[in-house]
Amino acid sequence: MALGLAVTGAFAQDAPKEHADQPQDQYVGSMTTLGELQVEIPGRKPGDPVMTDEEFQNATTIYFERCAGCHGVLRKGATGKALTTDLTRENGFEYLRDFIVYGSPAGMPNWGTSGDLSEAEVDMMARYLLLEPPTPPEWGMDKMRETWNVVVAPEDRPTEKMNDIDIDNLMSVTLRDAGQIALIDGANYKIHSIIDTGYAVHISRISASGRYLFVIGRDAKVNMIDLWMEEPATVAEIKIGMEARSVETSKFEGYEDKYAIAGAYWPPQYVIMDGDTLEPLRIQSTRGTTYDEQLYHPEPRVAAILSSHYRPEFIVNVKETGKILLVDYSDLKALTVTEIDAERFLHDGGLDHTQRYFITAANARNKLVVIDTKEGELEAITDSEGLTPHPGRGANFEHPDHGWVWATSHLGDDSVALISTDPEGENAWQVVESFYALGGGSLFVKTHPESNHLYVDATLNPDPEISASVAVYKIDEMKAGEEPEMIVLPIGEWAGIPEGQPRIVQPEFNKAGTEVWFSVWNAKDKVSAIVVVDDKTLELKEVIKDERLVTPTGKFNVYNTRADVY
Ligand code: DHE
Repeated sequence: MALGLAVTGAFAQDAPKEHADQPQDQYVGSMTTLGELQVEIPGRKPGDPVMTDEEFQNATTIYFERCAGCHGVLRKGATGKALTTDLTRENGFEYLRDFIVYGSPAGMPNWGTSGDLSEAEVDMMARYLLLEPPTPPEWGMDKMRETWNVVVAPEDRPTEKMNDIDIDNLMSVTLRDAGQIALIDGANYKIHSIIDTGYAVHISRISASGRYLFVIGRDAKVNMIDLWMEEPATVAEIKIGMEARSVETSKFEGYEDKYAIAGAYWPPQYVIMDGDTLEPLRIQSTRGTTYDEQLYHPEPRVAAILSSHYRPEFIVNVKETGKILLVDYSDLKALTVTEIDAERFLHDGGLDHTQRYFITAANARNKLVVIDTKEGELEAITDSEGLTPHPGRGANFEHPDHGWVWATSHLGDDSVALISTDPEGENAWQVVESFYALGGGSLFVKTHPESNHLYVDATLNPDPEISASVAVYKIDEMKAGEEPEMIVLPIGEWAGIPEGQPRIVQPEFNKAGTEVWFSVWNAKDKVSAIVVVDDKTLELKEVIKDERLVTPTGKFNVYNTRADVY
């Protein structure tokens, strides 16, 4: 759509050549919950551009939902540049307007020429950036306790499993835009329950006991769901902030499920809760200095959180400061936190096959960071040799020539990297193979101890056919230095959905490792599905369709998630 912008005089910048933002440019935190915040224009100053309160409110919503993920909630910068008024006023309205229209090859989407924002919205946003940003409220113990609700007290819960569900083979499926999860039977594919959770629900994690499901919404609402009840249901809930992405429970021997933890994007903090009731016990801010420039950062977001199997510690990724925190929960009154300098823009990650080493992507810097969770120290930092690594939990397998490796795919290019996970080997933590997958925009890779296949999605690839397919590689046929044969599964075609542009996201195995489930993620008002593939034959086994399956994305098999099988 040609944008008929009446641009007076020369551009404030040369209009960049044709701009099409890359998958990794779209895949950034969207503060959808903050977008609903009611705000007022902070401290108007003489010379401020004219902006009605209503415009300021609308501009704030757009900013939180589309810009804050890169530029920060307070506009201090994150993976994108700072947009504080000292800078924006120096550049001026025209410069800001053109930048929003055309974007930049450095990763700023072309909001105007792509049609994502109208001419009036572009104009409004350029004026908005000349004003001071609103600061969302903090979310301390007072607000947490207000939202904390024990629906069924521990003493009133069943003392034995009251249903005949094979919990270990149950799949918790994120129904992202419905704000629900579906509990689907791993054997007969029947939906046991649909449970309301937080807004734009994100991920599920499982208690060490395998009995409780912990689900977090992007609105930072945590639901604790009892899978033993006749009808699985929420037994406790709490809102730990305004934006969040991660939740976990304690897994170290003697502390199993004693505590739960959840980490927020806003406010930048994590909270340790009672593992039985979600009572908030200790809130820790992550505000502090960046590891490299030692500059204060006002909103370092909590990204992935994992539980150590070697120490009574939570492993907490802090995105903007580039620090990995080892939070020792053995004494909450004298909390010991080991703060490890890692790399900025930490995101997701998983354990190696021994479950000792945590391997995580600092994706905006194309790095992989390895933490020794037994010794509690940095083991290695390595280049992923691709653009924007996005491992999810990653994939561990024994390569015929390289031995044990851990795989990640990339958002920014079509490569899959295998790093050696033999700590004594000559290539320890180095990339030993890099080969092609379907194309950029991959989000998740997966394999299973019982499988001979590595699966790689291409969810955010701009080509509809590619984003509706999955690449598969036979592990036992991989050879050092050779491109492994890529088998392409037309998952979207198998789903038989005529409308929309369904994207295939996140392979997930059943407990036995004999089946792989793929989400066929379509728009909210279109039909989605889950496709089940036989891992041995790579043939279609089942298509699960149900009008309740609205925007299915992440799927979490209870046993595989609880036991950190991946
Ligand atoms: Fe996620 C994991 C953040 C968008 C599906 N996602 C994670 C983790 C983080 C994160 C920090 C690791 C959690 C952990 O291990 O504790 N995700 C973000 C974002 O900031 C981002 C880029 C944009 C946003 O606004 O949220 C984002 N994520 C998405 C999606 O759009 C996905 C594809 C679909 C959806 O449901 O939202 C999505 N994210 C997932 C899944 C996992 C995940 C399925 C868990 C992977 C696993 O195997 O553990």
